[in-house]
Amino acid sequence: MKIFTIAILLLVFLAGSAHAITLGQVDDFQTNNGFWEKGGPAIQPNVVTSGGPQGAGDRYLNNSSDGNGSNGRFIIFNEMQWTGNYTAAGVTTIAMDIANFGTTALTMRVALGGGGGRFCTSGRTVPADGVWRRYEFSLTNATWVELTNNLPATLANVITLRILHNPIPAWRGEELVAQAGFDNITASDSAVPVESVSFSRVKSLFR
Ligand SMILES: [Ca+2]
Repeated sequence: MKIFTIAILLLVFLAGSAHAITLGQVDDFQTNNGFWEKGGPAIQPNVVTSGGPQGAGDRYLNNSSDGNGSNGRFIIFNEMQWTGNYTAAGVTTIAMDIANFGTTALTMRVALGGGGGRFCTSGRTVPADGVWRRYEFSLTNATWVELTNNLPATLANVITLRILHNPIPAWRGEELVAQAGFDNITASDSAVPVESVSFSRVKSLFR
């Protein structure tokens, strides 16, 4: 009975830790889709097996939207390993590589929803040239967009993390025809360099 109880407690601990945000965690899509999704009947984001920032064999997450209906808005979200207490983890910035494979420039943002309402970062313009670039999104000055306006409360209990295109700060993506790739989505402290990526880039210089 005692062993059973310990086993249950261990399972609960592992389940909790598996979903909690951790400083430095990276979604590189080499083994799975990182639980990124669009929900409902939309066409889900898919892993492309080559052509990420490091070229051949570098997998990335591809997302598209068609401008209307269930797949109209350009957005993906995560309710697994990107949930939790960002403040306790020391995560103040989300960094990622993005390549815009569409024909329209995108204004990409990160949005986060939780106990204190929904917030959206400032936007970064991603030109429609198919080139991988690194973008950083500061969470600490995110703009309030919906529900309760308490950013510290949301940062202490993030339930949903979103990556979306919208010319204005918003919880939903804008409807448009678009396609873009995402890779190396990283939980960062803006004061700390994104080591996995800089290391990869240094490595690539010597290939
Ligand atoms: Ca990758």
